[in-house]
Amino acid sequence: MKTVFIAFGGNLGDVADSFHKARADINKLPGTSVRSSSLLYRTPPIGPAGQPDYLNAVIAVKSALAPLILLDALQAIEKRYGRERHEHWGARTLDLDIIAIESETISDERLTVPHAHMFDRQFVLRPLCDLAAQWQHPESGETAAARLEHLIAAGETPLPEGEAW
Ligand code: A4P
Ligand code: MG
Repeated sequence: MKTVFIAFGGNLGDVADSFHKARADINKLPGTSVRSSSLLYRTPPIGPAGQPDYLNAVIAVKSALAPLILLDALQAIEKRYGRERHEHWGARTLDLDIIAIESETISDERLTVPHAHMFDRQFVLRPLCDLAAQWQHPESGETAAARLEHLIAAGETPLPEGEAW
């Protein structure tokens, strides 16, 4: 069993409802249980302009599934709640990304772990810090908390407070 951090994002439709359903579905996957959830954050869109704000959160699960099997399962859940892929970084109903699996690194054509952009994004780091502020990036050794502080010190506006969901 490994601890896996999964990021939730979405900005179309009833996103909070999709998040609740997706979290329950993840908890039902074989050999997998949801252990904790970050707060839920409303975040400004990164990527193409003119999209609505996103909701973002991160959950921690324990899973015995192989990483690519877990990815398949998460993509099936995205589809179930209406995920359609249009524009790169464009609006979406539900995006489920594998952020990290303990201190593992994976470079597969379908799966990069830790997620390639996670350390540049407050909408991942802020909720990750609710769960594992001291998680260290396996390549740089930097913690999630230090990286978040770094982005804010570099001039980014901190996200507003989150709420339970
Ligand atoms: N893939 C590789 N590594 C992973 C991983 N660790 N987890 C592959 C999940 N998937 C991974 O993803 C494309 C392919 O990435 C998958 O088929 C998988 O094999 P996708 O979800 O189909 O496409 P995408 O989401 O459009 O691209 P990408 O690069 O994953 O976008 P991101 O990084 O997910 O960004 N702004 C705010 N405020 N909040 C957001 O949540 N999200 C995005 C999307 C843009 N702006 C945002 C937000
Ligand atoms: Mg994605």
